[in-house]
Amino acid sequence: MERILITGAAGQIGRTLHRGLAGRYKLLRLADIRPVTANGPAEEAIECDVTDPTALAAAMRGVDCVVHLAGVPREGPWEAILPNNIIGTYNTFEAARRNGVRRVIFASSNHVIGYYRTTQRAGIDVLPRPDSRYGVSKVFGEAIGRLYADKHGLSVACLRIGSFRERPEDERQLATWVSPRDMVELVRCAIEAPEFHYLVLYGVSANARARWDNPAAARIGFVPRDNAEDYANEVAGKAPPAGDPAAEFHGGSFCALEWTGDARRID
Ligand code: 15L
Repeated sequence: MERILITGAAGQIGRTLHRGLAGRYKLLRLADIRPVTANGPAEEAIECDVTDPTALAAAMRGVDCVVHLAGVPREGPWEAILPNNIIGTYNTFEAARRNGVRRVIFASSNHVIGYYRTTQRAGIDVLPRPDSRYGVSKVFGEAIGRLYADKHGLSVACLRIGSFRERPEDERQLATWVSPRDMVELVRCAIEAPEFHYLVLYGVSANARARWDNPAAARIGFVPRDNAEDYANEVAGKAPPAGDPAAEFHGGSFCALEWTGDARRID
């Protein structure tokens, strides 16, 4: 994998990957609807809206691997999630297939399993339990990734990213945090791993309180190095009260948004 396209390159994770992967590949093509700056001859910056298949086709030309980050990175109205996260992700896989891209790395999210209780661990073998329209869009992305792997032979990795922050900001993130350097390492491993068909991985640091099982990490050689526990004193007490849906479920505050449910019915 020598020619890499990153969609959503101007976002928080995109900027971190840009810095962290600079100089590693023959080409790093940085695509976003916002301005991005390319540094040096091995980088290209292009304007690309993932809702526009023609722009995406141009972005894919000559590319071996796409890291698809573009989309709304949090809960939002359906009118924003549908075009940017669902149609945009469909467009990205379809443009990858048409242009002979071999691998797609999809930025999924822990919010695909948000309504599992924090008293249970979550692996990659549980049914989806999204906590938001955003989470539903990530379930869609994992499903279309599987379809394009099985039907069209693409190599696909779906990264269920936890809380990407410089440092953990609350007690939940002592379990869900992924540090910038572990995030870069995860994407580097997903790009460079020898042939694989379809993988789902959690994007999470080596947190002592982690509640997600990550069997595919070893498959691609991902060994996270940071541990949110080092910041436990800074965030002590920063947590919603017991009984609040934000405290009960893996997805945290996303589970409490627009909540009109009955927690007793969620096993
Ligand atoms: C995500 O998927 C979001 O992109 C981010 O805003 C965080 O809220 C994160 O999950 C999280 O679960 O903390």
